[in-house]
Amino acid sequence: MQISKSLKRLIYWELGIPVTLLSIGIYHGLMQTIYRSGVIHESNFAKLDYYQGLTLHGVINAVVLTTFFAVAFGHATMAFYTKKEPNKKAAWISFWLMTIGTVMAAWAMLAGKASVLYTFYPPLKGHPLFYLGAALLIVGSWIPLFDWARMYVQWKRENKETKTPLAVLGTLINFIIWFVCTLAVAYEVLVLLLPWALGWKPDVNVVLARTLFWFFGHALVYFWLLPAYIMFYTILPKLAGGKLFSDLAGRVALFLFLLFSVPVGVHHQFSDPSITKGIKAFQGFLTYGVAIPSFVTAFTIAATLEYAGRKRGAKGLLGFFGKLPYLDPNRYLFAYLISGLFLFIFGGLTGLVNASYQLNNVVHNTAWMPGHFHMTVAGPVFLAIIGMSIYLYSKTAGKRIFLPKVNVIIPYLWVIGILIFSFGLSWGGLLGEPRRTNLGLTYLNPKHELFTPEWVPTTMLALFGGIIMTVAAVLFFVVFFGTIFSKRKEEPVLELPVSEALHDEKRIPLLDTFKPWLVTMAVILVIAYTPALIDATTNPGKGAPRFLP
Ligand code: HAS
Ligand code: CU
Repeated sequence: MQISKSLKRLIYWELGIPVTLLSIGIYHGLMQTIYRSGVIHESNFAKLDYYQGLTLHGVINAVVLTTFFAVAFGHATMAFYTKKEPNKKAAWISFWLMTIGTVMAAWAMLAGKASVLYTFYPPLKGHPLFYLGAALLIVGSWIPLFDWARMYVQWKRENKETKTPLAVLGTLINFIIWFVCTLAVAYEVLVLLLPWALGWKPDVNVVLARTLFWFFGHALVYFWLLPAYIMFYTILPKLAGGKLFSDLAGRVALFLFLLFSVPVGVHHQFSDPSITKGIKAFQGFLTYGVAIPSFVTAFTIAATLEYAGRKRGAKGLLGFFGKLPYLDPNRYLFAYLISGLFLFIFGGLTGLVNASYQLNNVVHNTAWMPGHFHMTVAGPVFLAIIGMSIYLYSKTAGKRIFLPKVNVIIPYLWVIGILIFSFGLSWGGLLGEPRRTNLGLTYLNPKHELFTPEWVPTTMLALFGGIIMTVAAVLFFVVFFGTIFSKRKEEPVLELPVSEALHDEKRIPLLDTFKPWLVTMAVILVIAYTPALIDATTNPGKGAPRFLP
């Protein structure tokens, strides 16, 4: 479909800014592996210290890139499926709030005044502009939801008996989860951290801050994931040459995410002594609940791929894997999406390990954790984001992909890099290698008394994987910016591949409405979080070791 110039420009900027910043994020990713492996013992290489680099890496890659992309992709899917354009004024206000917020936070981080990591746990204290910038980024990303809701209601009025398109449902659900979970972090930032950073309040309740952070922080990972899921359900089947095995499964999975994405944050706090064990058990249980929609997705997409492979002439039990268009430069998005799915098998399994209270005791705060989340957020999420960024850009600008054969190889190179990298980290984690630690200064410095030789092979593997990932990322930048700076060759259009469903399932009213789901979501949230917040408010130090002088 044709879209206005203003919407096109908005989408370009919302894709272009974070991808440009990504170069800083990727650079610091490589530096992490170098520091940790002990190849460099200095902690302030290039005038940036380890924690400053790690903060830039986490905030840019995991927060700025993902949020900008979710908004841009949301505008694209909502406009494409409802055939309506978002309100330009609201969309541009949202863009400017996000951009100004990002500039503020980036300044604080680059000036070395907010080396507090992407979780900004107190008592680490950042410059007030870091917190204010983060708040603006979030508030800016709220605005489109209200406008999309208007577009949806209008569309629904015109199409009463039509099922809400899966991509529209997914976008709305994702941003509802985002709105609800960010309320907690907005409170944390504006009421607890900012007054403390400005010196208006002498101290801060550390446990409450962490609890509010993880109320947000776990749902955040699904806010990253759902745009990728939307692509798996609505785009991948078509690219594979088949149909979506079950549209109903997709709807059920999305609504389950709405129910279970938020009330599980305490699984990041299994080791926090102030939170009592009952609520840890309950949220641990709900964590297994939130894995269900991913299992549903795994089976549905596997069946979808099987159908596509058989349609292309595959025989035998697993022959369909051999018949998929892995290296077709014209269907490069397939390569990005299938690579992400493959990594998510391992990302999901390691997540299930984390969710077990007993196993979590072994892996918490070890290198296992970045091993897990690079196979999730740097797996399906990152690959879907960069693949779709280049796709949306080239379509709406009417430009051809620069170096198409290189483009289709990038995701596989990334997979190889991540597998080696995450294997090193996971193995190291099981050997007690800590996360968030500049190992090169001590544990991996042969001259230091704490030198730990067991972590040499693990960190070397991570370094090797990190180098391959960096090569893949550099190739992506070449293809992305090469495409941007090439001449227009085609008619610019907003076009997304649309997958049909295999079975003609009827519209089920319960799966085509939000109200009952929102009420259930609120009830589960209140049950899961009231005791945790009471614990955090009333027992900030209960059970914690007291350090006496
Ligand atoms: Fe997680 C920590 C539990 C999913 C990200 N997680 C983190 C952190 C991050 C993160 C960033 O319970 C660190 C936070 C920090 O800085 O401290 N996580 C889970 C569980 C899941 C899970 C149960 N995590 C994610 C996703 C993330 C993400 C998704 C980002 C996008 N995670 C935890 C826990 C912790 C944690 C604890 C805290 C640990 C601690 O102690 O600090 C589940 O949602 C996973 C369910 C997924 C599956 C996999 C389904 C597989 C699919 C692929 C099928 C493939 C096909 C293709 C069909 C069950 C859908 C086949 C094709 C071929 C070619 C073979
Ligand atoms: Cu989590």
